[in-house]
Amino acid sequence: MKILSIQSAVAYGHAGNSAAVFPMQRIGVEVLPVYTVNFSNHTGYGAWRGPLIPPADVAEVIRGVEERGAFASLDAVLSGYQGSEGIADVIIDAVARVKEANPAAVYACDPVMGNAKSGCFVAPAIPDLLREKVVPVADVITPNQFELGFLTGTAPDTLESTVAAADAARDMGPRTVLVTSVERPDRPEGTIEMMVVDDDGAWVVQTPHLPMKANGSGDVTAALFTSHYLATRSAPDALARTASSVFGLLEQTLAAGDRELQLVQAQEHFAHPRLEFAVRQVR
Ligand code: PXL
Repeated sequence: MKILSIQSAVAYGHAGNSAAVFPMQRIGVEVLPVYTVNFSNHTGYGAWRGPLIPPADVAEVIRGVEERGAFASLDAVLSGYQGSEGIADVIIDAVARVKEANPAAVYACDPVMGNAKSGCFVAPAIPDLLREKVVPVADVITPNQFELGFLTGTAPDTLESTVAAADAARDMGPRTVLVTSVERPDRPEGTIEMMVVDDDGAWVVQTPHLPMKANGSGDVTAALFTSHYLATRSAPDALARTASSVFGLLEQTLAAGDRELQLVQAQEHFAHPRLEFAVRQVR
């Protein structure tokens, strides 16, 4: 399995490719990381240093990868947080050229905008860009419940309305929608859910909701789900593995009392997820 992953680099801690690459490698994926920013740390600290990489430079790196003849053997392109507006066109162009070289290649887009607690934390133009231009050319998207609401102009909260919103997103183009941070009002206290909807059905997995904020956990989630989904072509199987790995990572991070994901320390959770959470089919 080979994935071209277009995301941030941070030196300190884990976000973007600096969160996504290692878990994919640990489960056997050959990753081709392309960087969109070169920051000291993720923006969750409120202060950081280092440049946004100009879109033309990102495009150059991708062009060079293409010139190595690598596109025909790519299984997927994965993108996440977009630090600046110009990156969207570079991603869209890369996806088109990869698909030309390998029509079976998949584009997995994590439409990062923000979350229910913090609101929108990307540049003001990004959400519309994602909805109008990027999501329509994606095969797999991995929004959280808040982002799914923005993409579809709805306010999903129950399981039913979240499935309906995922279907509305599927009508925009993607065949597969993973919804993270599903917080329905009638959930058992102290729980949180993830849902996946594809052509074969809809499935939910429930985990304990740990009292923490962990930048980069969405990037790990999107990377693992994409990898497992491509490997197995089974949404419930990929969901079970992803939920277990991410919960294990978060639990270990909470226990360590560190602000940053314990990505390396928790690697066994990627390689051998405990699969302790049952996946329930809801459609
Ligand atoms: O987790 C998404 C992400 C990616 N890249 C950078 C970030 C964040 C979130 O904080 O700061 C630079």
